[in-house]
Amino acid sequence: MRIVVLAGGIGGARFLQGVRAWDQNAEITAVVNTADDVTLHGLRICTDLDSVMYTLGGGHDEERGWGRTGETWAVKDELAEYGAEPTWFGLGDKDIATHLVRTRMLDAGYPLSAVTDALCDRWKPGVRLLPMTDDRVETHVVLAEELEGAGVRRRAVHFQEWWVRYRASLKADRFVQVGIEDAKPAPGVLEAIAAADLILFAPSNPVVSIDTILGVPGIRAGLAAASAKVVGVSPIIGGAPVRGMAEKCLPVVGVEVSASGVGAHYGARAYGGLLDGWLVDETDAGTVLFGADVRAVPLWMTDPETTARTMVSEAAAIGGIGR
Ligand code: GDP
Ligand code: FO1
Ligand code: CA
Repeated sequence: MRIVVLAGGIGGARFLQGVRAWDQNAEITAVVNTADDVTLHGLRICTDLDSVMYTLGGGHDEERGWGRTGETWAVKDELAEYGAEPTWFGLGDKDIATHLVRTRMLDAGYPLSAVTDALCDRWKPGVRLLPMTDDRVETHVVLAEELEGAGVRRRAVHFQEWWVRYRASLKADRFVQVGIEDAKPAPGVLEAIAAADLILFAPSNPVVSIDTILGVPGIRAGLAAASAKVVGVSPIIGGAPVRGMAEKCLPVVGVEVSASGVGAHYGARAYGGLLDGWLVDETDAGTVLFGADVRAVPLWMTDPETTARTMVSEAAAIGGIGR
């Protein structure tokens, strides 16, 4: 059984735990968003890859939602003493070790996919972790700042600055995936999609996680041509994201914050979109996506076994596969 999952950070990681629990013998490939990646203090930080790697490897701080368990902050405090900017992004001591290894390997010429493999030698996530691309792609947010009586000033900031420093509170005009036009899918991505028995979209942020993966030239066409069924899972329950601030991103691209809005955004494969199936929460029962098999099941990922039982098994049923 070969399962491919398109994933962002924490929503992707928790869903992958469920996929792994559903079939321990499956060959699971996670294609992970890398457009949140950022270089700070000279270190290359891949937040979504790390969320997935730490979560599946048992080293993720569940309460905080990012970074390592048992973290300490000596380096962050020392950097602040030097006034070394940025001070708004929390780099823990243990986490920094990951970024040091990654940055050294990237500087030595290894592609991100090879670096990720090397990091996974330690974490053994039990799934194959592939960055969506080895090329540098970064989401930037174009801000529309109203000047008193003087029109609108536009400036762009890195997604992390908008998300973490400003908690997505500044009015965003649009997102720009810098570098995406020239990006190529990382080695293995298109091959995994073509060979899959089932393709799943994790309940990740549709705009800054899933759409960026879909934006890498070749991936959308690969999905359209895949013989496997494509089943998505809604990150929106009852008009709000389960965790986090996805509701800040959807309106920027003109999508309603609802399971039906996100489903329509991905579109039914039968009508030129991507999805054969769409899982929504029970509270969103009645959601319609013409041309796709829409099913309502509990979508709260409380633990991997529940995710496996309620969500993954239903997606597999739509895909016509069993364990
Ligand atoms: P990030 O990169 O760390 O922001 O994580 P993702 O993009 O992978 O996922 C973020 C999304 O996960 C948010 O929009 C949440 O709504 C969604 N999410 C988090 N927990 C759950 C859950 O238990 N169930 C569902 N359906 N969605 C969830
Ligand atoms: N999120 C925060 O809200 N504050 C932080 O200081 C922060 C640091 C951080 C460091 C490493 C890492 O892998 C993730 C980190 N995150 C932090 C989470 C991250 O910025 C975002 O939630 C995701 O990139 C959105 O997908
Ligand atoms: Ca992310």
